[in-house]
Amino acid sequence: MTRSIPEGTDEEVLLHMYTTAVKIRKFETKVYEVFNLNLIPGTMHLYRGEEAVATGVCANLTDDDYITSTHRGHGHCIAKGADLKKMMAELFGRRDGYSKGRGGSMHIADFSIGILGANGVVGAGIPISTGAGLSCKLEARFRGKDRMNACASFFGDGASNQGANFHGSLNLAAIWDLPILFVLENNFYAMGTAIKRMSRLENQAEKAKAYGMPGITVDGNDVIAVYLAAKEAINRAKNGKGPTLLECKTYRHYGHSKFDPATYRPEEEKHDWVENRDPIERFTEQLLDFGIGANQIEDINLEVDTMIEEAVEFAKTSPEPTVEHLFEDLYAGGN
Ligand SMILES: Cc1ncc(C[n+]2csc(CCOP(=O)(O)OP(=O)(O)O)c2C)c(N)n1
Ligand SMILES: [Mg+2]
Repeated sequence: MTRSIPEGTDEEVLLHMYTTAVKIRKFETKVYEVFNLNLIPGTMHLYRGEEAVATGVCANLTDDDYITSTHRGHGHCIAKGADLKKMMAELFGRRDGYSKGRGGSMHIADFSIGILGANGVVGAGIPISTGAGLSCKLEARFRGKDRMNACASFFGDGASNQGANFHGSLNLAAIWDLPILFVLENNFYAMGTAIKRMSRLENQAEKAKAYGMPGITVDGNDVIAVYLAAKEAINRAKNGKGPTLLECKTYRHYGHSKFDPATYRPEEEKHDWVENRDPIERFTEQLLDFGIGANQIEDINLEVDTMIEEAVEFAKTSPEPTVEHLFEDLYAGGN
């Protein structure tokens, strides 16, 4: 017997989100593979396992809305519509990459679709989102618009213990009713430090009380739960009702960075999250239960496989930057 599609979603949005989640999964899995072939310089922090968070949140945003991202930013960018070829070329350190091959994984931004940048400094994206939220509010006021654009601010559980960036930003956003969704990605670890050693709170969303904004905790491996919670919060934000702190509980499949074997995580814990709570497997089951996707799922997977292969080919054949290119784009403004 099929279950009915949850209120607030529809077949189109569910299939769009399935495609996004699969794109992130396959991109990260491929990147892991090519990194191990020594095709990618530097390091990187992979998002595999956390796909439901970026997918569910960004499905509620338009190109005129903003996101700020983190060191673990590939999934956020893909969900907001970034070009996979330019992303892959950046990881490969090539001229056709988002930062012309000079930045790598933590330097991916695309202002044309509201991606205000990944960020290697933990917590540093949060105040940027507060500024973006203020700009949305001022823009709406000066243009006489009833509904504002919004900003989704992604950051980790570790970042939420960072004093100045987190506290200052959430407090200002609350008193000025800024249109921001603060998305706390709780993957239970900050590098090798378990959350129990960083915080006495069971739910990090309780931090919202200190700022007088709603704090919500959801299963961050459930695309639909994230989508619906984000939808309500973003609607409130766009209608001038202020920010929300949304905590999504999730788990990274790989180590903190490419150099971390993550032996500090208990095997049973890892097994449970990876084998029993995989966000994409769960979403696939949900779709089939709703009676949708049976004819599309395989095609979507094949199409995404092709996109990823094309992105790798594009990256491999793009030229490398030369020493002269080092001095380009050093200063903003002017012409
Ligand atoms: C200001 C600052 N302090 C420390 C670091 C080193 N560092 C990089 S990632 C990280 C942990 C971040 O944990 P969390 O916010 O939970 O994000 P996650 O990696 O789990 O996604 C740390 C301490 C840094 N990059 N910037
Ligand atoms: Mg974390």
